[in-house]
Amino acid sequence: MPQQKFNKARFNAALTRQWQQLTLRSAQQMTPHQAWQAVSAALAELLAAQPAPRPAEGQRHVNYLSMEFLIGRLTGNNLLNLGWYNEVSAALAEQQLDLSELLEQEVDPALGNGGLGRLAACYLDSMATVGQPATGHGLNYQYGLFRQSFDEGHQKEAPDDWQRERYPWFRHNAALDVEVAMGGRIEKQEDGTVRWYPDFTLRGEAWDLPVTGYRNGVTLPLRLWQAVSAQPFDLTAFNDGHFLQAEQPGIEATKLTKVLYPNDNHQAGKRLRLMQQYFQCACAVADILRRHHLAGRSIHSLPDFEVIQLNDTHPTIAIPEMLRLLLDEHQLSWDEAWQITSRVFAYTNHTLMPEALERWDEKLMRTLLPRHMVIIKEINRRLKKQVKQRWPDDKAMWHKLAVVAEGQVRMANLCVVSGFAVNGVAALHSRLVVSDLFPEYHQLWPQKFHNVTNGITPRRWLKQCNPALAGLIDETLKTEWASNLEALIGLESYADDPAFRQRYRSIKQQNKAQLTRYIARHTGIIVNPAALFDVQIKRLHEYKRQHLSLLHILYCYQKLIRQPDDQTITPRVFLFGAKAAPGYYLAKNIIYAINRVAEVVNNDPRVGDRLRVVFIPDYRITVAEQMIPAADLSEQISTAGYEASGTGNMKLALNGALTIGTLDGANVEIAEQVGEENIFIFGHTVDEVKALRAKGYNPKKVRKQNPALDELLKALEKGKFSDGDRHAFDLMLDSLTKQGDPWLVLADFQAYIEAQQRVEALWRDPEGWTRAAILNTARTGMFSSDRSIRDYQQRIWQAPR
Ligand code: 26V
Repeated sequence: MPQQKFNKARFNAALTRQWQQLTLRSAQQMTPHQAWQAVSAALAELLAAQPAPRPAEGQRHVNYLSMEFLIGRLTGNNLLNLGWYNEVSAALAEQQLDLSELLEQEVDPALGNGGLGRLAACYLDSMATVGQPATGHGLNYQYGLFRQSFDEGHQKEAPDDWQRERYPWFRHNAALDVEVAMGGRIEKQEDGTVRWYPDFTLRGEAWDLPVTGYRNGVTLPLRLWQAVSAQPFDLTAFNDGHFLQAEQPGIEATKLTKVLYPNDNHQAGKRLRLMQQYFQCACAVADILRRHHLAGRSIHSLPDFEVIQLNDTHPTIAIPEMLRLLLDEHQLSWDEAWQITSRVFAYTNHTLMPEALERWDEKLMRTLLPRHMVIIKEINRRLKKQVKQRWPDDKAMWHKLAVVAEGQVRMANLCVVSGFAVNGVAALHSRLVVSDLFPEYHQLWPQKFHNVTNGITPRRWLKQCNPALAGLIDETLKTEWASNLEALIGLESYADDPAFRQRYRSIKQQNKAQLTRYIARHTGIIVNPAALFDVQIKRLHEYKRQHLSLLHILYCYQKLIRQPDDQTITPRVFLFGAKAAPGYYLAKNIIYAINRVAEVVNNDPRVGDRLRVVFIPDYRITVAEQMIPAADLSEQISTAGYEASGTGNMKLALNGALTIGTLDGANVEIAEQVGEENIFIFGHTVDEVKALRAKGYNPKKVRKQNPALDELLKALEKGKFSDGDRHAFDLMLDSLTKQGDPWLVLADFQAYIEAQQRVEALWRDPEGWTRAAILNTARTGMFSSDRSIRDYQQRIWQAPR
């Protein structure tokens, strides 16, 4: 499709209507925030005219179902994708409005927790860019992920009321309203059909955001469903572990889409959450079927035209919902309904962590969704027959494969059984999905299992966030790399060009200077922009091991105190960005420990400007966009086998940060791409982790045998970083010592320190370092989410033959 040209007259007319609606007399009377709203609303109006792409022959429409879409700011991104930035900037300048200034006013829609939500946003961007017809289906949470601040080092949460003022990109599509029912009972009719008499129904409204493709005239809808709300949300309960006090048995259904659950990798099993899941699925499935019927197609051809990609198990209830509609509304037989359903659904797994694998109490499910529970039982019954045929008298086998067992519904099993495809998100992870999570299912249906390595959109994560580097690449390659990221390989030969290296290095330096100013503004901490910027940005979780980093910081600090005149010590700025789930006290204790250590290190006069520790508060997409272009070192140090992929690792490498990391998730593939001399790999591998645990891992022994480590732990235990309080870090320290160090932090400590020494050795050679950084940019083209989407197209989304 041709890119729509910017129409200045139409834009100006739309903009004028905006400030007139505010009863102002000129554009200049708008506050900067109003100006952002007005410009965005005007652009949204122009964009409403852009058509969605039509599916090619044999191409299915993708329905990407996700409870989370972490889209970040839209206005600047849409301008970049449309290629209208300069023209809009000029049009605004004529009215004395400064585009870059008003873009800073934009709120950051935080409708997600972390990697899974951001991936969904990158994938929409890429589907639009490669022209894949698609709709994103999510929830329009009135409150996004909590805002984080620190109070004497402790994380504090506050509600993120991001829609307090009108969000200008939304378009309410009133024609798409859906009724959603819940609760009640079911009755079998005389004719054999089943009728559901629900307790209550509510209305779902479709709020659409436009997702623009990169300069191709395509716009896709991100459809965020909202439960129409009557009652306001109780914000007084918004604190620590009681963050979601709204969750009481009698809660009104209309509070449903008030707030995003702030857990990441931990299922709490709450009723309101199940209601959210069902609400989203019911809206999405109704919408998909409505579109199918509107096109005048038979229900039997649904799998030829539609595919539903489940972003983890959170939207799994879409499966029994589809079956329910086919059985009860369309009156199909079970076999017909199953034929259709099982060719429509595909499932992506994003974690192997047992506590994140969703299971719902059968009783709860029956109370809320009586009809769906019966359908799930029927799936289970038929599966059992199949399993018994293949493995007669093997009770253990059935126990593993069951969808309903021990009073619980296992959502991942439901997905594997009812879908036609299952994929992991990095090569290693996909292997583990087969070997550790679903080996029995793999025996039954090997053809269902796939890998699609994650990716990131190069538009937001290079062109937009790092304009200086993007400019250098433009000038050097003279080709459109932003929609063909593999073209970056052309930079390889420049790694040995001293002039190019100089320019590349000076761009990194500029970005670091900019981040230095941001840090000063937001934390008051002054950092040395010439120091090595060591960056760890991701959700706070034990398996991600921010506390391993903390031990290294202490190691550096001790060394500096002991050898104050050692000029070879590498000046470092340790930068963290991370939110902890409000009820995850151990994670919060790690944040607290980092902040207390920071306080001591940053204020020790012996340190000078050689070490700084900065925990940047309220990490979110907009902050990531500042930090990533300024990073020298990317910390990807999870316990091997637990980080399904990681995507921050890709963003950082693309922007020329070198990775220090374990052989986990996509780090493995990053290492293959950039070459082992351009990455710092350390630590136990997946097999070594398993072997160590099998033989009985004893962290106390590790500690005893490593005096340096012992000393660091002692310093923490004795209150040296907490004003003598010996219990300040109990949660973290007990886990490392008394509770057996489940994430092998101590086991990897020595290898990590040694890897950090290799980092410092290369850092002392700026030419060598820059060379490696350039090679990281040049060789990470495969991590474009455009490539991931093409993989999905080829491996999973092709219409059934
Ligand atoms: C899980 C759960 C569990 C139930 C309660 C609510 C909730 C909310 C979010 C999640 C998501 C956890 C899974 C996740 O975010 N995985 C991350 O997915 C990224 C994209 O594939 C991947 O790069 C990360 O390695 C992986 O941790």
